[in-house]
Amino acid sequence: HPEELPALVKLKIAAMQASRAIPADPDLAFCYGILTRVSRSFSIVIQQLGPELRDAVCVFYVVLRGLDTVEDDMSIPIEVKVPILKDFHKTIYDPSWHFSCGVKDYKELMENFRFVSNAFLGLSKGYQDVIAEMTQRMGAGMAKFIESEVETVDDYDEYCHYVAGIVGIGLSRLFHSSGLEALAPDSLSNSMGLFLQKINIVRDYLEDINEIPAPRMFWPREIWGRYAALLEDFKQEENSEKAVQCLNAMVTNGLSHATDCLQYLSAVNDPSNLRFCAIPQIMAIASYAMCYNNIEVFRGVVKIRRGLTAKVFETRSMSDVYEGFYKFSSILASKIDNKDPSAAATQKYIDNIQAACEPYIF
Ligand code: RWZ
Repeated sequence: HPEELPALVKLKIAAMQASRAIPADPDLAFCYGILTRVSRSFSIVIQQLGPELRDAVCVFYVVLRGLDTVEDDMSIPIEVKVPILKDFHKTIYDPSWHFSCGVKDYKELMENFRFVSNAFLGLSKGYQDVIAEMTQRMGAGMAKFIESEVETVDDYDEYCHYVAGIVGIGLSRLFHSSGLEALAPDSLSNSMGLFLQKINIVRDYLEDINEIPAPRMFWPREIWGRYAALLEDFKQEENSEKAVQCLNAMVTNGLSHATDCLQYLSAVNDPSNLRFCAIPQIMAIASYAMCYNNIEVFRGVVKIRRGLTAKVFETRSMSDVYEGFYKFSSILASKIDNKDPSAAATQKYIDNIQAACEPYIF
């Protein structure tokens, strides 16, 4: 009987529920449990969101993780996979729907998808509509790229729009729907997704090329074809120079979105929404700086030190964002080799980032 509890105990319970306690609702508890197991960093930034957005963003994440698990499972025949991807926006309304695929935590997610559907059905109509529309657009885009390869830089931007730009657009719609934020322009929301997605694609070269039974590659031929006949050639030590030149061209392409990200972040109003948006972007620019000109991308995993991650998670304000972007862009700039074919383009993007930050630091 809650009315019998002392006032201090009630306050304590309210505080626990407001922070990061496991939700009482078993459907949401499942979603938060999956979120925590598949992405520690997203779990932290989602859980610090305000109560009006936290559950919707968590469910959005887990729904898209389901779509991603279907897309990623290379043992599903194309003729089975394509309709699942295209219909996913309808099946999320049906708690009796499930499809076993993926491995480990992802398999657990897919086999228990009824919890995700029930949590989705518990959200307000406004949030449901946004999540369903974004799931439809992402599923259709993924289906399109199941059969066609990423050849040109335009294909690369289009693929990244489907799997990440749409996440940015959907999050901006959820923010707006919550009443906490103005609606951001789609092109800036798209850039927020592309800036994150592109460094993941660059960093995952080795993991993706070693994929069994068949590698799935997202580096566009229009870029790598200038440095090698086959994308696999970059694994060999004798091709190190060309590999690093190609890597620098890929990093430079990703950096083109950074000033849009700063512009997007500067318009975010709510402090916890800013932390949610900014922390992944600062982690991304730190990764761009770490991967740039770094042959280790072709040898193993390039990881950010734990101490650095802890510092990025202390981001609170827009001045912390400018400081982070300035710092990591300076680290990247210090690694530019003027003999690199992309050097001038890389330097130009760095100059633009620093010009955007300069009025707010020192
Ligand atoms: C709703 C916060 C699982 C994220 C998207 C949804 C499905 C995976 C492609 C994430 C940062 C890496 C996570 C670029 C968005 N496609 N990659 C929220 C989700 C980058 C996040 C991950 C994408 C995504």
